Amino acid sequence: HAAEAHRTDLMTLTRHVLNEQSKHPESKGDFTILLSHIVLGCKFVCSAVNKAGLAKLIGLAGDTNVQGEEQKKLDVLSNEVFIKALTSSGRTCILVSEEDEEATFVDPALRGRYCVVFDPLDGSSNIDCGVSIGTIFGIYMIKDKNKVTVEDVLQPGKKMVAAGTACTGALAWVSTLQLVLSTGRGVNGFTLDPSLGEFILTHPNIKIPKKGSIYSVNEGNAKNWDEPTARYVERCKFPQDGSSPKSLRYVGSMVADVHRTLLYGGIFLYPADKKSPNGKLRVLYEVFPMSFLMEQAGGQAFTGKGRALELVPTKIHERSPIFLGSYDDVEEIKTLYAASVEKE
Ligand code: P6P
Repeated sequence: HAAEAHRTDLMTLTRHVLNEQSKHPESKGDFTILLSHIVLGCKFVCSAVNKAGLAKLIGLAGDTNVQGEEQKKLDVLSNEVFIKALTSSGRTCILVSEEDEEATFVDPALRGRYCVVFDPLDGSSNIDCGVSIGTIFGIYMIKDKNKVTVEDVLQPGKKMVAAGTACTGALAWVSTLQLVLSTGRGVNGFTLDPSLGEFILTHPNIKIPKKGSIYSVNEGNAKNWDEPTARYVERCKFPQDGSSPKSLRYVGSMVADVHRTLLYGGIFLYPADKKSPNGKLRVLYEVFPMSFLMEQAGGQAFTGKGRALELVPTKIHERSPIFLGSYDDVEEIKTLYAASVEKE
């Protein structure tokens, strides 16, 4: 009966979030409405990528579509869908997108209490080879609805009320979309059932293994790494404690590399290097949401100087080095950075 009940008692994302919200009597369902608009954007990205991919593969896509319109780049199109969906939700106030130089201040007549920072289509350079891509988002509450400023989205990551990622991929034979979400009470994974158009809870209460056997970094940057990172990666390959070397897995799409790290354990690194002293990844809509998820799943996220979620950004497109994943693996690189500070 349990299996039967499970099959017919569908825990959809909406129902799951409503259950969560019911623990907060003061909430008026605004968050649930906001999330449903974010989910719409994620589904659009997945469907647009699949369509464009197919069109390109069978030679339909040119630089103009059937209406003769200029074929928009997928990331521009995805961004427009997200901005319009979030604005029309009536629950947002400020939007920061990887695609827009400036923050979007929603028309006062349509404003709500939430600020959403997002990368609508992360890893888009990988689309043509079919590698997983996806959306990353974080959600803040505005501090004072009568005084809305860019400061509302320059809060440390620990002030986020929720964060999530949607990642396309193939579950065995099915090309699907997985959404990982935390509202501050653990992490849950949902898989899109295309026949229903609904995200169904498939990975309840995700906890990252305390230690992993995978490290994930772009080794091509090795000549530019600082000493603690170089020493850590060396230890992954030539362990001094007699343990087996870690395996290297690097997709080059953050949503995919972090999704694997969350489920299998291990560590993902995008360090600073001589070329990019602040690393490559963006604080607001890459580092913070992934760090939020990692901590909620029992892992850690470190910038090379301190806890990633303590960082206070000064610009909306600021970058930061990031080391995130299994608690013990991140602890090891924190020790190496601490030792290098003492030596200085
Ligand atoms: P590199 C994709 O372009 C991205 O922003 C992240 O998704 C990914 O983790 C990183 O850049 C890959 O960067 O320098 O290793 O190609």
